[in-house]
Amino acid sequence: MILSHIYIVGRFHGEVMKILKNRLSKSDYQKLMQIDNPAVHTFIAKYIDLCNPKKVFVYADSEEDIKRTREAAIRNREEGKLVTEGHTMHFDGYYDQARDKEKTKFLLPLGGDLGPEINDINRDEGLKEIHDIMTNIMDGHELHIKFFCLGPTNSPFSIPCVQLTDSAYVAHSEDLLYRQGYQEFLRQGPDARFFKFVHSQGELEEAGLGLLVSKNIDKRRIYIDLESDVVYSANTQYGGNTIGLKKLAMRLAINRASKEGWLTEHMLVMGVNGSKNRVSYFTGAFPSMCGKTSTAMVTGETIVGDDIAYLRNIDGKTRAVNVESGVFGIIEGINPDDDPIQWNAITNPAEIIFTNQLVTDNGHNYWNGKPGKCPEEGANHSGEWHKGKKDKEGREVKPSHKNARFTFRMDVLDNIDTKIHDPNGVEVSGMIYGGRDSDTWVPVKEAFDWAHGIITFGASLESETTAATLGEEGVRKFNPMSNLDFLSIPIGQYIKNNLDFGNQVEKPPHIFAVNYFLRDKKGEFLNDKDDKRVWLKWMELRVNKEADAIKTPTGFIPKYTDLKRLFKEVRYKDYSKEDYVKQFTIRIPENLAKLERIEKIYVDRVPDAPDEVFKVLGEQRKRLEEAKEKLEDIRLHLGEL
Ligand code: SPV
Ligand code: MN
Repeated sequence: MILSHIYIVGRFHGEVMKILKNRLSKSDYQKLMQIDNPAVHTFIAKYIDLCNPKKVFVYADSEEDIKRTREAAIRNREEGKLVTEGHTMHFDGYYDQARDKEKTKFLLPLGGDLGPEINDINRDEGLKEIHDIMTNIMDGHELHIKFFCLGPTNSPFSIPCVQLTDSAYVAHSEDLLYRQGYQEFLRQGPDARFFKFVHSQGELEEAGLGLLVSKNIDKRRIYIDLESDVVYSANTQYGGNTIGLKKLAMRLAINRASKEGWLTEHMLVMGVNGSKNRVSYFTGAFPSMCGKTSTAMVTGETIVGDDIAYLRNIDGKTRAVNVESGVFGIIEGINPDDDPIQWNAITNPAEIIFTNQLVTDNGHNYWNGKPGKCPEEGANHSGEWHKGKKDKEGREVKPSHKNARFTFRMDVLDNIDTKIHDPNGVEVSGMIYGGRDSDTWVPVKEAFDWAHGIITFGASLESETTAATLGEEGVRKFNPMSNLDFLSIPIGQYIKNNLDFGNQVEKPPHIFAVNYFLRDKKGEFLNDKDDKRVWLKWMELRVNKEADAIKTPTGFIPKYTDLKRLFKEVRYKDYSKEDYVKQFTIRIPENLAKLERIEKIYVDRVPDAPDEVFKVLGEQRKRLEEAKEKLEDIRLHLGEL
């Protein structure tokens, strides 16, 4: 507060230096002064002054500093050691287990409007509220000041970031998930257009194992200021609300990308191996808990990233980087048969933070669906736990939360792609969109062209809700490009940016849609988890023009003969024609119903929808209606192949 006043009267430089000198050790002060960027100093001084921590430490990329954070997380009782070397458990409060969409808001100046789907609050009002909440919020805590880089360092994609947090768990997570960025700040100096994050877990209370969790959940707020590239997060610990560089930075990056003509996407990046050592790169957007990480880590292929990608037009080519360098993945159900790569990574000694799982008294962790017998008792995010425990609402408390996670550096994986840190990223040949869809889309299809893919796949994505956000599960929700939760620009503008991007590169990537969740009329899944390996190989052939396809009203689908061969090669399985027909018959009434829903959403809820959306959806409707007349023929046609 004091500083914003001083700001106005223009004497702030002296005041900034005074605060930093008073509150930092000599060596920390020196570390900051080596960064030739007064805006870094001002931001840090302002929030030291406001949040008023007991002590402050400035980190600068070194191994020793990274170790310091790791130790602080144990010392502060934010993480407890497990029996396997390097493994720790962190708990988030029982009611702090997912992204809080309701309390995540953009601070918008008077007259600002991001459309009806995006949560906002008046900027002055929001700033006042969050500054009030954050006044003295770090009382008794240590403030960790850390520098990171989004995207590879020293690259056209790099965005330096400064994180202020009183949570050593958040700082530790960021050490695992991101590239260190102090050197990047030194390199970019006054030119650094950096993102800023200030987080406090607020007052703490004891949970299971004596670990500490945020107490004042009613004062949980995540406020994003696009004007100054600052994100505020208070009274929460869950990673999606607190790890600044993850979904908080993503919102700032979407806004910046929109102004500069590149894309920030909720996408995996992976290499798919073809014949003769050929590797083709794909990006893939899936809503949370819909198979994004498991696709990125599929056996036989290589991973560049599993969650967030930046895409740029570099010399006419679509190039993508993984913004991160670690994984914050969902642990539920991970087992050695379905997920051998993830299983190996999380069951061997390495630096891994587990969250919100059961810990037994011999220091082992158990998650829902882990092979072996479920322990009878232990401690988890609900406190002491025993089989059959009920919560305040009378619901059974499972050993782990559905959104329980693991966090590790990607270098623990055996299938890491060699280009992960390439400053120019990888060249993208294909983009995949997928959601949780029980009854409409076929397991894999390819768009006719860029606009068809962006509009009828990406912008038409719906997904049945999961435990990654607070609220009811299993409800079909519109989620364009799986990015709706993170959009910081109006939806129509975002779709237009995607359409424009493809028109500006020499040869836009092929666009595909997948559906891992298709069921038959009895409600049985029509595919195995591992079938995605076959779909990826088919896409790899398509982008290299090595497979024909069947044209249907909703896109190109694979030919039976190609899938039969691929199932044999990849999964050593006989793929029956009967299965093919069940999986790939175009469900015309469901597709028409979906079109209707999507068109209505764009009419009612996206005031700035580009005309092209309606044009392309209209063409799709016409094709589907024509096919409806000849439904019998389509079934026969598929059956014959
Ligand atoms: C997601 O929910 O999409 C995640 C985890 O990747 S979170 O950090 O919560 O966003
Ligand atoms: Mn995600």
